[in-house]
Amino acid sequence: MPPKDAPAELVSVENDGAVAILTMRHSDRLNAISADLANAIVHAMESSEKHGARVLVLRAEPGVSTWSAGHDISELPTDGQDPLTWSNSLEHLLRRVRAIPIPVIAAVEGGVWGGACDLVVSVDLVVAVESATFAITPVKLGVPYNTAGVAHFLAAMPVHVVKEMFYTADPIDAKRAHELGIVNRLAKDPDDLLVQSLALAHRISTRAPLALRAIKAEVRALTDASPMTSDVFEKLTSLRRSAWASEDYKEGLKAFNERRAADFKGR
Ligand code: YXS
Repeated sequence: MPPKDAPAELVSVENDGAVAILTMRHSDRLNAISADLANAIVHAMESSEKHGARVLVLRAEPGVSTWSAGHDISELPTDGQDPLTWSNSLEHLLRRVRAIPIPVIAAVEGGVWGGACDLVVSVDLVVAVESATFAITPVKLGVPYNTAGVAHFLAAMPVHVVKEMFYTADPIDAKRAHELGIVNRLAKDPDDLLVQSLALAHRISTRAPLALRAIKAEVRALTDASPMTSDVFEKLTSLRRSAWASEDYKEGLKAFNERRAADFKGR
């Protein structure tokens, strides 16, 4: 992978009427979501909204084999800290995608991995090329996914599919994701992907923005609302801490860097 000197522009913005098209342009690093890329996406979204965009389309460069490789693994902590804290840049991006008062459409082709899959289930609508795939992979690295992130998946798909995806870390394809309601529209190829994404975006952009803003906020409030007692929260935190402080977590990162399957011992 090329050196980490961030290219001039990590995310480009093109305006098409009331629709802003945000393109992740870090494909030489498989759009691995580094803090720089996460912050660039947030900045592009928020400035587009401030300048009057009514709908955002988030995509990778056409023709990529990987839409995003997920959290930049080289930025995961190795000092015994929680890898997915509230202040984590990818977590901040997910909160901003869910909070921004205009719809965000993910236009997906290629593979979507790890935290990028959480990004896709966190946007408002998904258009995907039939050959796209989606995988949530913390158990491949020994990462104890965060509770808010698991809640995002539970809000987007049946619980047995959430368990299958998290427990196996295997990708599901866009056709199955469409049958499950995770993907709203299927596209034939990258050209059709943009055509369909823009058609959906422009249709929505003609609707009443204030009503739409209220409805987006209502959906978020109702899907996020999962009451949890404090002792349950503390139990989950201790389970997560025992995973992120484990030898397995170190082994997961080491195995990835050594290009081999991890040998997890459960400690
Ligand atoms: O060897 P070089 O230097 O060229 O670098 C390789 C990979 O190390 C690098 N790379 C990444 N670097 C940082 N973060 C990543 N997520 C990442 N993924 C890949 O990119 C260079 C090319 O990778 P290579 O040779 O494997 O490319 P490929 O085309 O054969 O395969 C593409 C992938 C995406 C299928 C493969 O790279 C892969 O499986 N990557 C890991 C996907 C993944 O598990 N992502 C989850 C990241 S952790 C995360 O999102 C959350 C914390 S969690 O774990 O909770 O989900």
